[in-house]
Amino acid sequence: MIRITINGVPCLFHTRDDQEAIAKAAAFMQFSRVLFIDIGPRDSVVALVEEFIHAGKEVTYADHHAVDVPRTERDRELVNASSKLKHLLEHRARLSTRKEHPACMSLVSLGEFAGDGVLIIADRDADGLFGAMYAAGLQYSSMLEDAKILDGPRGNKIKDLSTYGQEYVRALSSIPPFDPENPAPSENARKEVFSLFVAMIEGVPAARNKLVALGDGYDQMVVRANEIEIKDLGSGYLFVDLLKVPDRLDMNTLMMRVEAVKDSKILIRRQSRGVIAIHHGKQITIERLTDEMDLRSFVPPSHETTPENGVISNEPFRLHLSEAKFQELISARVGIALPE
Ligand SMILES: [Mn+2]
Repeated sequence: MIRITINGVPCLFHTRDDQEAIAKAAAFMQFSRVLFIDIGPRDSVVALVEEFIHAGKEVTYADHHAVDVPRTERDRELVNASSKLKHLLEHRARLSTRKEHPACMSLVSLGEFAGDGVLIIADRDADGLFGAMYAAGLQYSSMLEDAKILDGPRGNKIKDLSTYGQEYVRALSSIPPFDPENPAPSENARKEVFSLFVAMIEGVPAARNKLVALGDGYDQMVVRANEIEIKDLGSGYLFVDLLKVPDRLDMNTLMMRVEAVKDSKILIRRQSRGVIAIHHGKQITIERLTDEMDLRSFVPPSHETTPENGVISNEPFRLHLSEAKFQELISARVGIALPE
């Protein structure tokens, strides 16, 4: 969990497993109103909302993850959690779709959650940050357009962002990859980027120079991403080998190249980082490039999904496997083999 202050308003940025940490932090804070923004409803968040209501707080929930037709298990949890929120919060549940509100800041008005006695809890990405800033009364001229681009599909063009938006993306490239076993380096770096960005918009002169300096490595990361060879394995499966890439590269640039390949459906990455790699030396991460597939369907329900067993399958759009599990669950079924 990341904690910063925006325009005097305390803001907590969380990942999906941070509900307990938020409840603990909030227990020591003085506030009477709380805003949740850009957090897709799930059971654990509803429990937190109930806790706040119980403690006499006025809760507003602004989010754009609503789905029209639930397809996956996660969708069903979201629909269920959303109806609980509507019941609990009535008109203060502002639950919308990405289509209606591509960025969450348009679900609140400028400064609606400014002043004393407010706590903001937001997703820890650009949409959550910009939504929290706007709610707390802080904005810049192209903020909404930037938020839409940054929260849109990967491969959206950085060149369409405002100067501030571009500086945000460049600085973000300095954050080390999130390691669930050791989250602190990544969390601290993200906190610094968020704080500097907010301070820059608040008009603190030194903040901008510091933020720009954090983005110094970005151009080199783009060059590296452009040098990676993308192999076509057939049937819409693409492969990149990141094992021999010693330094970090800009994933957005790589994804733009991958998505430009005609009829691409799935990207397979072989890498030395990640939770599976910790246990198995290497990791195969699979990302879908179209909305139709649910990658969890590759994993039989009987399969134990743990890093030790070499399978992590939480999301429909991403699947992490050991090389052995890739052989068993993908190669054998789809008839593709990874290059040596
Ligand atoms: Mn969002």
